[in-house]
This record gives sequence, C-alpha cells and structure tokens, in this order.
Amino acid sequence: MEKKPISIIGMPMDLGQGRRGVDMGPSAIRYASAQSLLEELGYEVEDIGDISVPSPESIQIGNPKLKYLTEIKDVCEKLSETVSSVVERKRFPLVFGGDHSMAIGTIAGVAKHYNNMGLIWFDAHGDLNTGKTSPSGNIHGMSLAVSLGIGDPDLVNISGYAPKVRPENTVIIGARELDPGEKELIAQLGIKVFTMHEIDRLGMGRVMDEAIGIVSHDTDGVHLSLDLDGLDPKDAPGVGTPVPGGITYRESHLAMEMLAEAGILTSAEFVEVNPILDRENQTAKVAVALMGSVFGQKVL
Ligand code: 6HN
Ligand code: MN
Ligand code: MN
Ligand code: MN
Repeated sequence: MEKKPISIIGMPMDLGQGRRGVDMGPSAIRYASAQSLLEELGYEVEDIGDISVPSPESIQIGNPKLKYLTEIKDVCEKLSETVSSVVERKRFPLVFGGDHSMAIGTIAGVAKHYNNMGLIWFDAHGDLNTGKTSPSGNIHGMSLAVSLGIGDPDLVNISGYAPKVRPENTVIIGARELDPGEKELIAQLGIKVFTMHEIDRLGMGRVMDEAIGIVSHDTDGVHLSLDLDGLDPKDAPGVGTPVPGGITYRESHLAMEMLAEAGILTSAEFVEVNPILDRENQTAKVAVALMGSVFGQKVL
C-alpha cells in the first residue's frame, strides 16, 4: 500500500453528548503514542493540533431537541475546512475525538473531494436520529443521518452542499442498540447494517469482505468513522454510551487489517474516547493499536 503522508487533527468536542471528559480524547490518544507508532510504520506524520471548541459551561444548551446546535455547526464548519485543506495537500486526514457529532465536520471536509464516497460507520449505535426521533437531543446520535442529508438544515448544509454520502455506499458495523426512528430510517434508506447478530453468525472476516465490497463499489474514496463504543466495553471501557455484547479486540483488529489489505481508505476518525471514564488510558491505547492495523502493521 502506498504510504500517503498523514495529518493528525484533534477535535476536543464534547457538545454532542451529555457526559464530560470526551473533550480530552484527542490528548489521551496522542499520549498513547499514535504519532510515533505511525512513524515506526514508515509514514511521514504531522500533527496540526486541535480545533478550538467552546466549553459547555461558557455557552447555552439552546433547543433541548438539538443541544448546542449553533456551536456544533460552527466547530464542524471549522473541522471541515481543516480536513479539506489536508486532502488538498494530498495527505491522509486522521482525526482524533471527541464525541461523534464531529463526524459531521470530518465527512463534510472529505466528501467534497470525491464524486461518490464510501463510508464505514463502526459503532454500537446507528447515529441515525434527527431532532424529531432522538430520545436525548444529543447530536452525536444524529451525525450519520446528517451526513446522509437528513435532519436539521443547519447541520445538513455544512460546507454548502448535501448530502455528503449516499445510503448505498454506507455500511454500519457493530450495531446493537437502535432507536425506533433509526430502524425506520434504515428500512427506508436501505442502509446495510451488520449488527452483532451478523458478526456472530458470519464471523468478522465475511462481514468485512461484504462491507468492503459495498463501500468500494463505484466509489472513489472511503472514510472510516470508528466509534470506540463499537467494541465491547470490556475492551474499550472509556466511552460515554457503552453497550454490552460488542466487537472483541481481535475482531476489531481483523476488521482494520482487512481494510489495510483492501487499500481503500482515504480518511479516518477515531471517536468517543473518554479518559475520565477509562481505566489507565486503555481505550486510547486500543484506538492507537487499531490505527496500527489500519495503517498496515503486521505480526510478520
Ligand atoms: N454515539 N441513540 C442514542 C441517542 O441519544 O441518540 C445514543 C447515541 C450514541 C451516539 O455513541 O455516537
Ligand atoms: Mn457513534
Ligand atoms: Mn456509539
Ligand atoms: Mn455500490
């Protein structure tokens, strides 16, 4: 695989959900030696630093059905611009988070450079709510819907175009907790979801063969949006919305190794690392280990 230079961007976002600490995710991932691992693997790596995000104490929550909408829109616009300039410089954007509402910005920044972008959404959740269907009003549970062009127009139209991705180029892997409105949207749009049932039944190898087939069919780029809560909370405890019965450490590595072998990824983000809820930075270490596999680390 061609070793495209990598640009790390930190997104200390915690406005998209209700628990403090996920804004420290980017620092925790850096502390777990992400950059030096990638350099050992032979990549040229630069760290652009963090996007500036206001703290929730300094602003108003606003509409309880779309909490911190104005600020999330603003910081996602900034992230989108930064990510876009990385792609323009022919580098691979690698974004550390931060709650999953940040994906609205990351995807807005990458997708405009592709005619038809594939998307892998690795998550316990669908993140397919809207202000109307969300049980929480937390925008991190809406970011995939927004990227597909569904939801609040302020979010959907970030960076001036919509939708960012098409349902037929999108796969969800690891889902095990979906709200009623999300299930309806999945049926309506025909999004391919590999729930834990399919992973148990088919095995991660076959799931990834199928998933890679879907996201690389007729596409010219593929983004990986990896929510650490896709993993089992035993392996990744430092997340704000843990759901038992998740993807194991080994299964997640196999998934990343198969993505590396396929050579299809053009951007990636690792999100929802919350050091306050973690044990000795375990979840950030898992995120970095998974990055190793994504970027081609092998045992032999
Ligand atoms: N995440 N479905 C729930 C909600 O509030 O909409 C949980 C969302 C979790 C989002 O983990 O990125
Ligand atoms: Mn998520
Ligand atoms: Mn999740
Ligand atoms: Mn297709």
